[in-house]
Amino acid sequence: MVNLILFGPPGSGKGTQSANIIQKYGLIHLSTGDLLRSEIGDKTPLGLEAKKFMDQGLLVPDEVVIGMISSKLEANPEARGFIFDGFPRTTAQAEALDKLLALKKTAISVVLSLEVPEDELIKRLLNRGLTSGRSDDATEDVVKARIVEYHNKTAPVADHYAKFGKFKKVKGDGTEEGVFDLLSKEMDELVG
Ligand code: B4P
Repeated sequence: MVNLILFGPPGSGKGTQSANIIQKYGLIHLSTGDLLRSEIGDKTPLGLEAKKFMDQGLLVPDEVVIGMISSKLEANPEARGFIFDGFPRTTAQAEALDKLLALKKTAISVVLSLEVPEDELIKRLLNRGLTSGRSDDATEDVVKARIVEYHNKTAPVADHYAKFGKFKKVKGDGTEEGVFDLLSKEMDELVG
């Protein structure tokens, strides 16, 4: 079983490259951003609560996203592997994920981290905001708040997996195809 975390700051291309990876390698895609946006679209109590945080560029509380991932893992007992996109985003989420996978007698295989300079991240997110309708892409203030959250709360997740020798950086500021080639090389090593 291959379990990949696609890691990186907001706008680094996690969602974009996850779509390419699932198509080629047949893993199940678990994106907490997509799951939260679907709850918001359905106006569920969870979605309405999450929206308050997302609109400000803040992370949604750990227990909410951990609960969502736990149900998705249970709902897919036959999976060949998972790609975690945008999760874990805090050390507490990483520890919870490790425990959930251990219950399934598996573990994270590798964390691939998309490295993109900050000015490029801001450019990409504001550009997406022109058409996405996403409130968290709409203004430079909110985009910058997301990057601050990333540095304060998400960056330490890298150390958590580096301790186990599972953290690898990938250059994320080329073309979409170029970045996918680099990720494919890493994936091919894993799947053999
Ligand atoms: P997410 O939905 O995870 O999204 P993201 O970080 O904005 O973007 P991603 O890295 O996937 O970038 P993408 O491919 O779309 O998070 C949204 C919010 O949800 C968070 O801020 C938080 O509030 C909440 N949330 C989610 N998970 C959470 C968790 N675990 N805990 C707490 N809160 C959580 O690419 C961005 C843009 O760049 C696109 O327009 C794309 O077309 C473009 N692009 C991609 N690759 C490119 C390339 N190579 N060159 C040029 N442009 C490129």
